[in-house]
Amino acid sequence: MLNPPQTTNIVIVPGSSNPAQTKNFTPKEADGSLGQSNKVIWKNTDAVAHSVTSDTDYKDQINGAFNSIAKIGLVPPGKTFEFTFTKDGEYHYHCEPHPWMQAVVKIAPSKF
Ligand SMILES: [Cu+2]
Repeated sequence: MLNPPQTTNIVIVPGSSNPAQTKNFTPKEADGSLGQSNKVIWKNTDAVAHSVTSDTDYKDQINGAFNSIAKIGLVPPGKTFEFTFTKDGEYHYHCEPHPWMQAVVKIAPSKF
């Protein structure tokens, strides 16, 4: 479960620090499943740093705070942040410096 065969990939698109760029986190709703694609990778392709921060201060039972700031700080341009969810659920998150950037990861229960 900590090293699933696939990853769920989200892109922080160029211009995301501008509220007019409504795509910011793409896709807005990302679907993974436990044991299959519960490791989520955000790639920042914008020219400024962003965070990936839980709306609810969620802490995973194994991997701790779902918050890039607690793990690596802001995600610099060109870099990635990854987080592995070990429980199914809906995880709403945002960017701390740009709170209009909002999205959700949905992790389905294991199919096996
Ligand atoms: Cu941001």
